[in-house]
Amino acid sequence: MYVKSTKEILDKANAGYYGVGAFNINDIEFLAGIMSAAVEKRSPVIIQASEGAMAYAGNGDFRKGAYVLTDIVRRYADDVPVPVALHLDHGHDMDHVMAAIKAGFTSVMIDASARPFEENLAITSEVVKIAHAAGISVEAELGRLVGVEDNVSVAERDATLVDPNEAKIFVEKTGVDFLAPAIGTSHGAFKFKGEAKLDFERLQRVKAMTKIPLVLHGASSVLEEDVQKANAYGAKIEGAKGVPFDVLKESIKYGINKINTDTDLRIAFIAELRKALHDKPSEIDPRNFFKPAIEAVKKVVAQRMDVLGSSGKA
Ligand code: PH4
Ligand code: ZN
Repeated sequence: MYVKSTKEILDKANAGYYGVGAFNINDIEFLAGIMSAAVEKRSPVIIQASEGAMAYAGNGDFRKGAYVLTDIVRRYADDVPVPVALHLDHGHDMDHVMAAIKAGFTSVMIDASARPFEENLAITSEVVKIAHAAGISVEAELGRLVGVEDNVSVAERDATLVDPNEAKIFVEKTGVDFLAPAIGTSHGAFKFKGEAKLDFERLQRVKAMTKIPLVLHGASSVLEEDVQKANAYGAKIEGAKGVPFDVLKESIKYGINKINTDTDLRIAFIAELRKALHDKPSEIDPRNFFKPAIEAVKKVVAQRMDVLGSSGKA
């Protein structure tokens, strides 16, 4: 089952108050693990690929990569009983956005969040016009994802988060389908210095004023067990901290429907890969290293589908 629009999946999640995982891929390995989990959990799933993933999949040619990714996702989604969407994650550049639309992605993100509000609004409006004419939906972002490495004061940090009044104007004027409001998360394995704290008050105001499906970027939980396994086999991931499951559930209660997850899959894959390389020194067939790593990705995704509430919703 290959859905034509990511919107179908997310509008249903919005109406049913649950979250759907959007999992990043660059290749067949992650896709295989994600799809196995979606089928086992009878869960809708969003596969997403960044500009970097497009270039990687196309061996340096992002346009070719867009077609490669569409082809493999369609092929994997063809004979499964769950809805699957393919989304462009963090499209910064118009050429990449156009390549994804042409290749058959079911939605695109235009990320002009680093630009002034009016510019973000104008660029997003332009993409919405083009994407909607092609029958696909659009995600945009307001505010910036602030990492713990950004040594900023509370006032400065607040200034980087979404402004709910701007969100209302932005959604009305652009006609965007999904919005990623910055509420305190960041990409990667080091999200918080102390306790994981998101601005739920701000999130609730954005939801009340826009009512559309909202997206949480930087939503990985950074699972302790996988970090420890990776470190036990030579990795050096110290002081990593993600968004705990109960915080994810709370964010869904307040209006988040798309939960972006990449780091958790990367850590699980790398931990298992390191272990397999250590355990089988005489093995030279890469498939025998990748297979357990794919299983590790499947396990993480399946667990998240239960946590987000999308299991059984296909
Ligand atoms: N993303 C993933 C971005 C991946 O350029 P790239 O392929 O490295 O980009 O958009 C997320 O929001 C993932 O958040 P996470 O790091 O918490 O998993
Ligand atoms: Zn992101």
